Amino acid sequence: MLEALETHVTELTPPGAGGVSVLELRGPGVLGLLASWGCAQALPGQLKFSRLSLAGEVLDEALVCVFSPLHAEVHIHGSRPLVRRFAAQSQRAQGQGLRSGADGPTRRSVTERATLALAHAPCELAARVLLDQVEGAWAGECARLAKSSDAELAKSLAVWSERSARLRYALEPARVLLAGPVNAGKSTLFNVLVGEERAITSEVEGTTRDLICERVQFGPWPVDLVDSAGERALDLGAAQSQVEHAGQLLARSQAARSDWILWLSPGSSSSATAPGRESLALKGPPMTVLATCKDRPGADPKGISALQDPAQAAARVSELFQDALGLRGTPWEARQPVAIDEEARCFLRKLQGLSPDLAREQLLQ
Ligand SMILES: Nc1nc2c(ncn2[C@@H]2O[C@H](COP(=O)(O)OP(=O)(O)O)[C@@H](O)[C@H]2O)c(=O)[nH]1
Ligand SMILES: [Mg+2]
Repeated sequence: MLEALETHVTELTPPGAGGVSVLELRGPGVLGLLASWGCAQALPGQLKFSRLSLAGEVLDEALVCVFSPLHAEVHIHGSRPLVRRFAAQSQRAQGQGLRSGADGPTRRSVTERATLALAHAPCELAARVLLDQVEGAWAGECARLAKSSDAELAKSLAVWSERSARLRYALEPARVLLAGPVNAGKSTLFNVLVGEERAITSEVEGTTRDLICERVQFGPWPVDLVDSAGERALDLGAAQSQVEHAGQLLARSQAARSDWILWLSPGSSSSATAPGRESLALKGPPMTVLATCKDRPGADPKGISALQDPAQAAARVSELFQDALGLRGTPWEARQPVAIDEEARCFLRKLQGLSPDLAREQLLQ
């Protein structure tokens, strides 16, 4: 009920620069907010050309459509600073900020949120999943499930959850950390996976210090890949070592934020016990150890060589990633319901905790 008393400003157009940004105003303060923007005479049922101003300063020419005293749309030019100015003003007037349609207020249905998210799909797989939901996969299956038996309800919810957990990695790219000792070939592999010379590679130990992040694709899955400083014991008396140590700390701090750590070892994978590996492993995400530089004498022949055989190295890493996160197999089946964001996943979890009767009731809402 509290929500109904508030006035919300939602950006309906996808966030980003564009010709026009459409702001939706909903709630009892709509006409007051429009008046504070210099559009006092807006009446329900009218489409009005208006010069919008804030604190006496004319900011933009806009089209204002008032549907009712509780609902209006303002079409302003799609400049981000301009949208932010109106957002900041609505924050002051209403005690809350602009809502992005893509972030999605709670009341929005999955179909509507999928429509808004489609413009920002991080990969083709995500676009297919979102398009299915736009075309009613979620809404239709909710309606069907609301009439199903107890057994079918429980089974379907379990299947939806499993599918949604997997496809989350299509909609929200996994973060993958390349870690390991210095000179393990991390930056060389990073460049191979990114497809360009993005990071400096060198036989000089401790070359990489900052974190370097790029969006890549492992099979159908989008991934935010992070290259990091390598591990080695340092004499912290020297200024150079302190800088390198700061890089090592940055790398370790990334572990907890990552979904998967690929620990590269220039020796054999079985004897990859370099300092730092255990502490990274303790941070939580699954870790896979992979031997590198297999072309070197005495190296593990089951490893990779990003330098000599980049295609094999990229294919191997992609396979290991999908194995580690359980993403092997057909990633997508057409027209299946998927919880596309945290809000929808929350809803699924809630349904699974309810009695079948209550769950069916919720599915109808
Ligand atoms: N022989 C061989 N050398 C490699 C391979 N990968 C990287 N290197 C070399 O090893 C050195 C360290 O590589 P780099 O990627 O900078 O290692 P990092 O410190 O782990 O980032 C560079 O001279 C690379 O050219 C490989 O697969 N085989
Ligand atoms: Mg490096």
